[in-house]
Amino acid sequence: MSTAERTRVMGHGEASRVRHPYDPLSAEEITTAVDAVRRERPAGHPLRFPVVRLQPPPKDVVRRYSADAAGLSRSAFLVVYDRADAATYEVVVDLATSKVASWEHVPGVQPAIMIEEIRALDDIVRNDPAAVAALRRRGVTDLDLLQIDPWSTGTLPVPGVDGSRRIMRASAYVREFPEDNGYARPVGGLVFVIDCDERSVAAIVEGDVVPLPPESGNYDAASVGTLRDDLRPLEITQPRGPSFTVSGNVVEWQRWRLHAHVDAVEGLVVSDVGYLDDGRRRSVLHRANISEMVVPYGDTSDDFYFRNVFDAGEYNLGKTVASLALGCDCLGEIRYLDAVLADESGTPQTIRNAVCIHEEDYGILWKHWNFRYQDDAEVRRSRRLVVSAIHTIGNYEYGFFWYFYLDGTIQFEAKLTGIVQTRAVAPGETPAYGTLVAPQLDAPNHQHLFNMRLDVEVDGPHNTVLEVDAVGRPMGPDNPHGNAIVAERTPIRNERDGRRMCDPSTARTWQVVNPGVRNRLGQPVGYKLVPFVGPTLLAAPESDLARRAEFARAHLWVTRYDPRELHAAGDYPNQHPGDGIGRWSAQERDLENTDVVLWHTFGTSHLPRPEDWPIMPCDYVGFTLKPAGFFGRNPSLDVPPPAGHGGDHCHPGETHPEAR
Ligand SMILES: [Cu+2]
Repeated sequence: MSTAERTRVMGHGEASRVRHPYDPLSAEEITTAVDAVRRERPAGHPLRFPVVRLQPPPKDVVRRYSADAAGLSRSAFLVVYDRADAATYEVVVDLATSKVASWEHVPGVQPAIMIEEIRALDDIVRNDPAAVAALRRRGVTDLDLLQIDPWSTGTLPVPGVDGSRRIMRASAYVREFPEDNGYARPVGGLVFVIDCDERSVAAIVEGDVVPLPPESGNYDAASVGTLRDDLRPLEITQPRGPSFTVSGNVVEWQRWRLHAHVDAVEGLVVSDVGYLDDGRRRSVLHRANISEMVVPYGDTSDDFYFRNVFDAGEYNLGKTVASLALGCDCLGEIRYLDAVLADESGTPQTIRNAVCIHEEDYGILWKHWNFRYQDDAEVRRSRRLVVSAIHTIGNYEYGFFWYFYLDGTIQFEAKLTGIVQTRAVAPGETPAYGTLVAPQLDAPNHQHLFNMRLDVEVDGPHNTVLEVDAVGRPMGPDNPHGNAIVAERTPIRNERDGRRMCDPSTARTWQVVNPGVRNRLGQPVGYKLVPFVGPTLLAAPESDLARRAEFARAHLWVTRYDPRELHAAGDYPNQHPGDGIGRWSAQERDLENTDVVLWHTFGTSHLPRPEDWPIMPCDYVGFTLKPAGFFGRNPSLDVPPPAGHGGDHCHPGETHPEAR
């Protein structure tokens, strides 16, 4: 980065002013941390910086913080990879003194695949004569338009390749021009194994030659041709501005206050989420973020069986965050947060408009018409604050949307869009593990399984999780007509019982209560997780993947808080046989009336449709957190009636006569 660019970064939005203990590292802090690390190493050591992030302060510091975090001690946490030794280090730098505070070698791990390693793939393949010959056998001769995609390789062995090396697999796609959708023409029966440190092709796995699919798959307006012309303008106006304020990374809206930022690994993070109730700020969530996700493909062929990706730990999800565009990604009165993230050389890079903050009308909040006595119904409009970011990871887009509502509800929604992964099939072949989405083009079945780490803090850190089932009781003396419905509440007392599954037949939820704080009715205050009722991992339990993605084999895990336990598949899933939630749960820590963390796995088993091609309309998965006894009554009674035209109430004169 040039000096001029760096000055611009520093000047933008007072990036160096710390307002909240969880404010992400500024460009200046990133540079300080990276320089401190470099000073510790003799010149000539080719250090790479896969992760540079804030070393979070103790939670109590965040709990005590009031309005301005200036003067707080700040530290940076770095994952450093030394290519000369193929060694990984975790380093903490004290930013006040610019000194390394700790430096630890982490044996036997591989940091996430780096963006620079992905960018190098095209050239590595083009410069390898055997790879070029294999491509020629498949009719691929224009190497300028070759597209090579990375595939984290897991622990499935590659014959003839040393699995302790830093390797990945790679697949090829053919384009007709640079912007062409390469996924329309996957090169079948060909896999390259890449040595990332040597920048070489370590092995080539060749199967049968499969002809390239015949059709292009472009979706830009020019490629589509005639566009529909009957959509009239739909405009969102907020003439008096939005109802929220943004100060640094702190967002305040209605009774809510929260901190939002983009983490290099986890992507969009919301933290320090609290609700102002009668002048008293009550905590709900200490920190919430995608802790890991896995996308396993279900095709058994030689060029597909290994395809599964852990987008957080294997690809640094957060670094794939995109700049958002007003009027396209978000509509209305928008405020943005930039993200400042280090690239692998340790240079801070600013992603403009990475987080979008806006308000949306959300239909009816509540309504009742007392038809005996009232001319007009009492109705209130629902409105939500939206905090969102969109990540582009290879062929897919993942939009992460947090919604905060007037009635205390919090919702998370992942929007899945982009381009499905594809495989070439011979003319006339019907895929066994996928769907034909275009002639000779198979979109293999796969899953998207997200794990949301919910570091809850319901009115303070002393929480207990209850599994709540709505159950019909058998007939008997207490239930002579068989109509009884009860709420069965089962405390999850220990990590031994912390692995839970959804049950749609009992409308199962998990309620986080604070046993020491009661509402006006004497009930413990609580919030309940209304889970996404969806699949868990479909890979066979004895498979390599099931060990590596253990988090995805249950809908919920509950653990006791430990600051070192952040990522459900461990910190280094790349080429790792498996770590994370299963190992932590085996500690069998008690979970009652203590600081607990919920890990919710949710997602979809994607059986592609022809309608998903050439670009997939958004699919939606997610969950809600609803107050359940947190308030003593509906907290949104004080929302004023909607103002109609000219400020009047709902202009009832326009009610259709037949509606009465
Ligand atoms: Cu999909």
